[in-house]
Formats: sequence, structure tokens, C-alpha cells
Amino acid sequence: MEKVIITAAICGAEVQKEHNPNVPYTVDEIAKEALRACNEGASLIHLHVREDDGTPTQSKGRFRECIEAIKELCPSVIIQPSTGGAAGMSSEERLQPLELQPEMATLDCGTLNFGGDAVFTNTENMIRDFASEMNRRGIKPELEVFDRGMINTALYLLKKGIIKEPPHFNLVMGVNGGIGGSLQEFSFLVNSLPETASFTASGIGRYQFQTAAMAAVSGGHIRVGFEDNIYISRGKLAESNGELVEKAVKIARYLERDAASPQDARKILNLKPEDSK
Ligand code: KMH
Ligand code: ZN
Repeated sequence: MEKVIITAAICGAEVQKEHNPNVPYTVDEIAKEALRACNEGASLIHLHVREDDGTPTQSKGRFRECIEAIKELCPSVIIQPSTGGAAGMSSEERLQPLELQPEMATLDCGTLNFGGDAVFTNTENMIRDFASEMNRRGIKPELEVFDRGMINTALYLLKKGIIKEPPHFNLVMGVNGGIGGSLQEFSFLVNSLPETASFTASGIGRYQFQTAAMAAVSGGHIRVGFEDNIYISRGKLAESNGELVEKAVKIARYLERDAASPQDARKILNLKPEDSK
């Protein structure tokens, strides 16, 4: 089977040092966590950034600093900034990292409840506008879906030509308010994707490694990282994103799939080769 792209979602916007002291906030911490992930086989970093005190931000300046620091340590890794940011941020705030012309960025394909009174808002117009902006800039969207209906939204934009072929999805399993993390739900999502699509799967919390295994056997790609899960095994906090990546790579290898290098990942994702940029 094809090599597996391991994405490391190294800090997210919600998880804090109070949950796991190894969650990175500063530029230096973020770059070092990216390096630990890359050293274990991650070829793609899904990036959120923080102020030094941990407050999530979509500041273009902070993204620039973090991207430069990561590139210093991991020169060829693919960096995929979030355009989701944190629940409650405006579209203007969320779109800022696109101005840095990353190779990829996330495109969240629907609204969902995000705990308590929080709502992660992605209206039809917002999704279309974010997609158009990525299209205009030649940035490949990772189509984040948290439930089955969001695939329909992505397929509609694909039909309209606002999202280009071949699409790449991220199936997020196990967010409260979205689809669960069972094998049945995973199969339902995978069987709903068009033939031309590639996909990554992300399991939240206790679903992280079972989702990794399901993705590995079904020809998909794997996302792990503190954004989604802070434990290496039941009740044991992970020491780093590198430790989570190492476990994902082992799962994939048991299933006869090696980790893709960043160059391999660019081919699989239909991105421009690094030396042509
Ligand atoms: N932090 C969530 C509200 C993304 O990166 O695009 C949204 C999120 C999705 O993490
Ligand atoms: Zn994210």
C-alpha cells in the first residue's frame, strides 16, 4: 500500500499546559515540538499558534515567526496553518495565515457545537469565501469534516470548481457534537468520499490510535498530536508530540505501511515539489 502521511497537530487552540505541561506555547516550544514530531516520521505539521501565555491567536506575525522557526529545524516539512483558529474568532482573524502563502491550510466544512455554549461557526458563505481565497492563492485546502453532512458541502464546492481536484479530506472522529469514533462511523465517512479523494483521519481523545489503525488499513493517512489527544496510553500523559507520532508510525508499520517523507507527501497530496517553489 501507499506510504502513510503522518500529520502532527502539535498544539491546537484549546488544549493547555494545565492539561499536559508539554503542550507548546512559545515560538521556541512550538518549533521544538515540530522537530520532535518530524524526527519520528511526521511529514506535515498542522499549525495553530499561541501567545506566550497560551492564548490562541491567528496573528499573521506570530504565524510567520513560528513557520520560520519550524523551517529552521525541519526545512522540508509541509506546514498547514489552521484557518479554524479558536471558536468565536472572526473570519478576518482566521484568514490571516493565508497571506503567508502556505502550501496547504485547513478548510472547515460546517458548523458544530464545541462544548458548553461554544459554537464553531462555519456558515455556507464563510466556507465558500475561505475556499475561494485558498483557490485564488493556489493553497490546497484540507477539507475538515466533523460529520457526514459536511462532506456534502465540500462536494458541492468541488462541483462548482471552487475546490480543485483531487480533494484531500480530514475526517475528524469523536468530537462531542460531531460524528463518533466507531468503525461503523469511520466506514460511513470513508464510503461517502469521491473516488479521487485522499484522506487523513484524526481521532479525538481515546479514539486517536484506534482511528490511526483504521486509517492505516483503509489506505488513509494519520493525524496525531496534542491538539486531539494528550495521552500516550490510558491515563499516561504523552511526553511530546514525537511520542505520539512514534506510536502512529509503529501502528502503520505493523500494517506494512511506511511513513511518507515530506517529498512523498507532496506527491500524494498533489502539491508542487519543494524545489519548484
Ligand atoms: N480549534 C477549533 C475551533 C482547524 O484547525 O481548522 C477548530 C480547529 C479546526 O482546530
Ligand atoms: Zn486545528
